[in-house]
Parts: sequence; C-alpha cells; structure tokens
Amino acid sequence: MRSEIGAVTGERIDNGYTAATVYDVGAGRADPFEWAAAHRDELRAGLRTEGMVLLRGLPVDLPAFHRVVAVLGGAPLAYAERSTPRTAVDGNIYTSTDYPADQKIPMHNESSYAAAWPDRLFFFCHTAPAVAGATPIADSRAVLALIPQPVRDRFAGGVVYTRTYHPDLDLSWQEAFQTEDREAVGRYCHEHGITARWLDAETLHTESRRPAVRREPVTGADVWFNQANLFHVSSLEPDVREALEELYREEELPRNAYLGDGSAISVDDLAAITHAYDTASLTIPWRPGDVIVVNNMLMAHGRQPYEGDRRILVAMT
Ligand SMILES: O=C(O)CCC(=O)C(=O)O
Repeated sequence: MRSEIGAVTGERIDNGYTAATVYDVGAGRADPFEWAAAHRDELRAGLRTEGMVLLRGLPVDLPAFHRVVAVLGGAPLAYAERSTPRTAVDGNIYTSTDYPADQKIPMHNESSYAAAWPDRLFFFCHTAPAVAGATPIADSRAVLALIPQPVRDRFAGGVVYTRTYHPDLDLSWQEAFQTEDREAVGRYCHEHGITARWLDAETLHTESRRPAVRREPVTGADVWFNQANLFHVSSLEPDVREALEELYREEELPRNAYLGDGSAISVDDLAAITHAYDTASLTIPWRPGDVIVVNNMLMAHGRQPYEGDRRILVAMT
C-alpha cells in the first residue's frame, strides 16, 4: 500500500502485526529537512497512531540527525536511570546500546522498567553492518494480543526488577544514576518508587515493581510494556550467566526480573513472550542515512547480532 504526503510517496510495510511507513525523503529532494518540516504534522500523526515511520536517504552526518530530531521530536533527553552502556556522541545524542556484535538485544520498550520513559525514539544509521544487525520493531499492542491469556494473568501484578550495581561489572551505580552522590541516589530512588539498599560502600541493590501492561494515552490501547524478558537472567549468554551465578547469590545478580508477587518467572512464560515479539517483529535492513522514529509506548525494538562495522545513533525525546 502507498500513502502520499505532499510530493513524497511513502511505502507502507505491514506484516499483519506491525506497520511502518517508509518515506524516501532523499530521493531527488533538494532539502529533506524542509520537506520534513513541511510535513511535520502528518508525520507526527502517523507516530501517534501507527507508531513508526522510517525516513530514508538523509545526509549521513550528525547535524542532519539533530535537525530531524528537532523537527519531529524536540530537544533530546538525557539518558536517565541507565540500564545499558551507551556512549554520548554529542549532547544527548548517544550510540545505541554498546553490546558485542554477536549478541542479540531482546525486544523491549525503552526505560519501561522505570517510572518515566521517553515518548519518541530516533535511531539513525550512520554505518550499516555488512551482515544482519537490523533493529526489529514490534507493535506492543500486537505483542500483548499474541501473549496467551494465562501468561498475561500471571503478569497482572506487574514485574519486579532487581538490580545489583557492583563495582567493575556491568553499569556502576554512578553511571546508572549519573552522580557520585549516594544521597542523591537515595533521593532519586525514593521519588521514583525504587527500594534501595547499600550492600557495602560501592555495591547498591535496588528493587522496583512496575506494571507489565500500560495504557497508551493517545490511542487508549493497552500495550505490553515491560522488560521482564531483558532483565531476566536467562537473557544472558549461557557462559556469562554461569559465571555470574558462580560469583553471586541470586539476589546479587546485576539484574533480574520476577513476577509482581516476587515469585519466579517460568521459562515457558518467557518463551511465550519471546515468541510474541518474534511473531510481531518487522525487520527492515539498515541503509546509511535511514532514521527510524518510533512511538516508544506503541513499539518495542531490539537488535539482531551482526558482522562488520555498525554505527546506530539514538536520540530520545
Ligand atoms: O542498536 C540497535 O539497533 C538498538 C539497540 C537497543 O536496543 C537500544 O539501544 O536500546
């Protein structure tokens, strides 16, 4: 299906669960930003209801990315209450999660473990990998519908996220909370519904319970909006999991997830969730100059493993 915005034709890609419109704004266009600014309302409307647009053919440079973010999202936000390593590139523009190329990043909605999250995410392809490395996108309404009702029922009490910030392993508390001040961490946790306990001067344990399903306010749709699958210890590579479980007691693992009553999430339930994400995912190979814009409540994202150089930049607004 094709949809017209002004002189540019968008191609609608729909796998029956997740839909996106791709606009080749670079094709024969003197100024893709003027085009984006002129069609801002239509593009934003698409993000509000459908949830994802892909702008193709932008100049492969940072100023271009800044301009698109400014037109469609506004000022980029700092990455608060961090969960994964990212490198700041310029102001609040970051690299996407810096995980090794051979690892998959499970599907998730950004910061859905937290009390607040960004509305819009912008992923900009600076360097496309030679093999795989797409950023799959899955409609969180479809993911919810694909998860069997008994599994959803078990998640009715939400998800308990646990984190233990150890020095020199994964993210430190200083990096996660962007401060050197323990009292500031205590205040942040108190204000954001996180229980915090210092195990020693450098080791912090936190727990928070958040809903597994939230209502997206504009569409009124219920969405699967949590990171149980990503936080759960089973998402680690088997050798990494084994090494961590040898070093630490379960409650001291860097991160883990439980059902809302604190009981374990079963392997079968995690498999059902992963299956729902995989079924709903739309995977569009990256080309340099692509910008994927998603409505973070309506769309989950992840990352395929890849080979070759890859540089994807992220802004959250
Ligand atoms: O690199 C990507 O494609 C996305 C990685 C990711 O999931 C993230 O940065 O949140």
